[in-house]
Amino acid sequence: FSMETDLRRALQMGELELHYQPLVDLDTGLLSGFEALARWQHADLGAISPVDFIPVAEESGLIVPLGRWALEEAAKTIALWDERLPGQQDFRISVNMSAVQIQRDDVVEAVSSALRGANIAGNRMTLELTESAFINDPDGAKRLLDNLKSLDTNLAMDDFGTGYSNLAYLQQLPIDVLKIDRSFVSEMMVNKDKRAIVRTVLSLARALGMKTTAEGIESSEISEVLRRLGCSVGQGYYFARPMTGDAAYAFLVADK
Ligand code: G
Ligand code: G
Ligand code: MN
Ligand code: NA
Repeated sequence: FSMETDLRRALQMGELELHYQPLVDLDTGLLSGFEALARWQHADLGAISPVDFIPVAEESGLIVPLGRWALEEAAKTIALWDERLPGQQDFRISVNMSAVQIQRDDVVEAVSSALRGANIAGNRMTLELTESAFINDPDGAKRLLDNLKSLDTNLAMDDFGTGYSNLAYLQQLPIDVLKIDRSFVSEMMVNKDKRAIVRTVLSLARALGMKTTAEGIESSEISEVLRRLGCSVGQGYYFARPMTGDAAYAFLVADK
């Protein structure tokens, strides 16, 4: 079995799906949006995790069509849910963009075309990027983020704290949100070093005028501590696991 061959076919046959995990405003307890997460149900092998197929997509170049598919699918989902729900909508959907995808594709064009295709405003979408996307070419990365920002999209730095963080450089980037990696959040009650890192990221974000999302929240206790520390948004199994589009839509309706 070649994962690359099967993944190429899965993309062509529409066998990948997006699932959606709720993002919750810690102050109000209300839903603020969802993170879109790719899922692959292989006909013979069952579910294959993105932890396994995203690296294959990156090595083979399939990350370009896969990344465009995820942007288009998320944009269409926003338009579909808007149409089904009465009144003014404000939920956002976040889409992950890998460093390799950014190097290999014109992602500004990809995002703009997904927004246009679904006829939605840029501010309905958040793009999650990782620090690794910025190391090699800092000037190019700044230009890219400025261009994505000119589409009015929201920009989040994913897995923050795990990579290379040049703080002077971070301050120059038009980042809206720091996403605190779950390796710090999940152990913050039992490990004081991790708790110190969470606090530091929260105060850094405040100083730079950025919002924060904590991922991997698995208890009410952690959620409450983060809220008191001023974290804006929470994500994790305590609130909800990633779910199908239909389940996520029901979650959205129940929240309104
Ligand atoms: O959903 P799960 O925890 O299994 O995701 C594992 C990893 O796969 C996460 O790091 C997530 O960011 C990544 N991932 C999921 N969907 C996508 C996607 O559409 N594009 C990219 N680049 N990464 C994704
Ligand atoms: O790298 P990224 O932040 O995109 O990864 C998101 C991944 O984290 C998703 O695969 C999602 O399934 C997973 N995830 C989300 N909430 C939790 C949680 O509370 N606990 C754990 N262990 N994983 C989570
Ligand atoms: Mn993410
Ligand atoms: Na993350």
